[in-house]
Amino acid sequence: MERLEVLDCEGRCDPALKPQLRPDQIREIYRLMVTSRRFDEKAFRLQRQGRLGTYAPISGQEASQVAPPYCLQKSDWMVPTYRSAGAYYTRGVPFKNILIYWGGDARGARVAPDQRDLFPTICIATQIPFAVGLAWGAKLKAQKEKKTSEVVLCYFGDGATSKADFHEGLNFAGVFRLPIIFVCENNQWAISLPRSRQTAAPTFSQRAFSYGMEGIQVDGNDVFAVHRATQAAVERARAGKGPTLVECETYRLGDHTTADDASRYRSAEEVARWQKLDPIVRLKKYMLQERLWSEAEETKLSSEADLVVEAAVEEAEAFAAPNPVSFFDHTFAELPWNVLEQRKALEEYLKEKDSRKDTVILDKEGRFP
Ligand SMILES: Cc1ncc(C[n+]2csc(CCOP(=O)(O)OP(=O)(O)O)c2C)c(N)n1
Ligand SMILES: [Mg+2]
Repeated sequence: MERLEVLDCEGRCDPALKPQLRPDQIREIYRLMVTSRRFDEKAFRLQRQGRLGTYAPISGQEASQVAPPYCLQKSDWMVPTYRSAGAYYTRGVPFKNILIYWGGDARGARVAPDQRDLFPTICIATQIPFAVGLAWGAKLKAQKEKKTSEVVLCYFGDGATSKADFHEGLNFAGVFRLPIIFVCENNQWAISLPRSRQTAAPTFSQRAFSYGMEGIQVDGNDVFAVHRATQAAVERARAGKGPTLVECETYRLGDHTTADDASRYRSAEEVARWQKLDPIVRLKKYMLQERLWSEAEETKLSSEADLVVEAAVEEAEAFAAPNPVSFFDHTFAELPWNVLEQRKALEEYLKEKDSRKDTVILDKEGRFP
């Protein structure tokens, strides 16, 4: 199975594989990675302070979060998971939205009408068939209009590959030669389940062959390798040459979510080993060696990242709280009678509560007091 590495841990680049990126593009990728990490750290602290419901950290995965969407055009589609803050940010979705969403308000997932990014999906792998449907639509539309196709970038984790949606989606995409790039962020863990429990195969990428598509494994902490593989896959998809599975071998440095404690199932030595492969440190070393970057620029970027993140927190916290009744809005097209009763009860309770001006909504047993 082909494995691609371009940049080593000392920031040295294989000259034959040097990226086709301009210096300003490399700096932009670095800015996106650093700002995403800063946001990640802030979001975690906000949850600990009781200012955010929960959050799924991306620290350690910035290369596979930033490089794939960086290869897209605005008219292309991105189908993320719940661990996608850096990917969303690269697509231009403000951090404010991400905070509102994780604050428990679905309006945060509503992006601008011309923004072709789907909601975060909490149900593992269910986004894969949706992404394949989008790609099928894009292909039919391109054929009808005799145009080059839009492409779809579909993310999922190592754990998602054990689900039927993965098989159904990739099989369909292979058969119909759809313009889609599957990016598997293999971060070694599916909550507490290690990668070794997901497949007996040595790589996830080799599954591509059984679906009749291109497959490649890349060092997922090497932003140039991720970029090179995804760029080639995007070009193939756009040229009508079908789908690609890109496995990014990376690592989740933090907990699964703020509701997890990763130290209960993995060793400090393992985390330390991966910390040495930090994708941000590696790119910075390269940029310093190539004289694309200086410590003065680093200091400037650091304060800019803080400003971006703090502004997002301020905006998200100033956003009006959702009406609790909206809780019932998005699951059923028509509410069943028993759920309708619950909705009515909540509406009545809220009306009464408003006149009493108290704040408790549910008691300890989960009933309206
Ligand atoms: C259908 C479904 N089953 C189980 C879960 C519980 N669950 C949440 S995250 C997760 C692990 C997913 O691991 P992976 O696909 O590797 O993604 P990662 O969290 O590592 O990014 C599981 C099993 C879920 N959300 N949806
Ligand atoms: Mg995983």
